[in-house]
Amino acid sequence: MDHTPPSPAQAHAWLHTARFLTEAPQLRDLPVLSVPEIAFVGRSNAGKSTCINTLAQQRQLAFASKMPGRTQSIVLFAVGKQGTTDAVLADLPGYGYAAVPQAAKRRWQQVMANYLVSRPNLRAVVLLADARLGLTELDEALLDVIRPRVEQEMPFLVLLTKADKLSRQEQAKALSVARLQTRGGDAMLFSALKRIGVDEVAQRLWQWGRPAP
Ligand SMILES: Nc1nc2c(ncn2[C@@H]2O[C@H](COP(=O)(O)OP(=O)(O)OP(=O)(O)O)[C@@H](O)[C@H]2O)c(=O)[nH]1
Ligand SMILES: [Mg+2]
Repeated sequence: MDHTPPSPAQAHAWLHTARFLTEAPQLRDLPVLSVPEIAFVGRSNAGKSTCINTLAQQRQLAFASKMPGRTQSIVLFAVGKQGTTDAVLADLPGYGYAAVPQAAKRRWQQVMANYLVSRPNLRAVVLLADARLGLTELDEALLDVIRPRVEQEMPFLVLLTKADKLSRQEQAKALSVARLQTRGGDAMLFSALKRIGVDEVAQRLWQWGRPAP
């Protein structure tokens, strides 16, 4: 792994190479990969797919939608120049969508927990939460699931999305609350619309995912 921060332009050029790799309903259906995988998780409608599209500078790479529950399986995108795969981004279905039947919810929580606990090449987790809602009980449950891996130094970043919907003051408050909730963990504001935090997140992904030259 290369620890020197790239320029935002370098990071964006790298992420722009993102292309669909595969999709799978369950952990066991995912291909075994050795490259670093960066997972995007969070409540339904938090903005995961939009975040991936923004980072890749591609409008329709991941399906983003006003209808919660749009992403229904684990979708992998390969990143790397000249057709090589340096890293993989994983778009996970959101949790917490009220209209999903109980059984489906439980099934999905299981798939998600399995993925987060046992995906061997999982390198980092980006947890997205609507800045207006902050981290909810479900997000805290997810933090508990990944805590053992975070304690073993797995990078983990909280993005407070749709920050464009908050005033400066509300943004600052949301950020300090999220930092407390993640026990001093890494949290930042993000907006696809106003491009808040986009450069920083791109640089972070590059550092996690790009192999040392
Ligand atoms: N204002 C604003 N809206 C956003 C932003 N990011 C996403 N949205 C909107 O939020 C809604 C949900 O976005 P998605 O990216 O589909 O959310 P998701 O987390 O992938 O949702 P699921 O696939 O259901 O889990 C869409 O209507 C987006 O346009 C943002 O930065 N600002
Ligand atoms: Mg989605």
